[in-house]
Amino acid sequence: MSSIDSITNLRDTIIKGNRKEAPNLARQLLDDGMDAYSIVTDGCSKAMTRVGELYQEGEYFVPEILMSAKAFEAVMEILKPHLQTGEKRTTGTIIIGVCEGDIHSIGKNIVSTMLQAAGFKIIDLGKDVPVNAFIEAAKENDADIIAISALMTNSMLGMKDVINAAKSNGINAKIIVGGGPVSAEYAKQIGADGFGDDAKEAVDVALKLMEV
Ligand code: B12
Repeated sequence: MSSIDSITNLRDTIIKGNRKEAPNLARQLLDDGMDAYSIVTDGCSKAMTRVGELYQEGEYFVPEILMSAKAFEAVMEILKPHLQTGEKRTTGTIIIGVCEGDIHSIGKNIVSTMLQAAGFKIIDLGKDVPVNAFIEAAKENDADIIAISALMTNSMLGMKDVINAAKSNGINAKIIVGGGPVSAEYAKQIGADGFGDDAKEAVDVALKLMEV
């Protein structure tokens, strides 16, 4: 099977929510020499984006989404150690989390893994994170960057609260934002230092902010 067929196969398996088979296919792709980063971007991310479309089209409901999410997570467990190998550069400390009231964590987890693979020290606060928790963690860890994810139009309003609280607490960390409804325009409007449309852009923007 060519690597294009294999990655398509992995995508389909995640979309179908087959959590037993998906990690085997990921392992096979690694054995065939595909790099873990490409498996995440071409396999996992695209599969979950398709799952999102199926949900919007009314084909999938919450149970199907959760099965795909489980298959996706099982694949990430296989890939994680391979994303973290290679030359390790300590580029800075990043606090990452999903806005309060929002439990969508798949995209945040991909971003978190990719930032870690790029050499950042990651403090992952998880999902449904109150404003204060971002601020406290940034203070305690002398963070360079706070990365905030949101998947809902109402929860993304909380990003501005984190930015305001960071300012009033004298926190110098740069703030980057992303997630489904978040745009570059919105990021600018709320005074964020950076925005990324996907995990690759998240890494690019974080590395760029560390240069300044
Ligand atoms: C999976 C999913 C769920 C799962 C979440 C499982 C989990 N563990 O995360 C479950 C089933 C639990 C769920 C629940 C709900 N969901 Co939902 N869900 C989705 C779905 C289908 C896919 C999201 C996803 O994982 N995408 C794949 C990942 C890879 O993409 P991503 O998150 O966008 O992340 C990428 C980029 O955005 C970027 N990125 C992400 N974060 C960050 C951060 C930074 C700093 C940067 C730089 C970049 C970045 O990089 C990521 C990787 O490339 C979307 C539909 C969609 N098309 O998005 C709806 C969706 C987000 N859900 C929605 C809703 C309404 C809900 C519920 C309220 C449903 C309900 N009635 O109960 C609840 C929410 C409960 C809550 N309080 O949060 C709506 C939101 C509508 C809105 N505009 O507000 C959507 C858009 C569906 C819809 N069209 O109605 N959901």
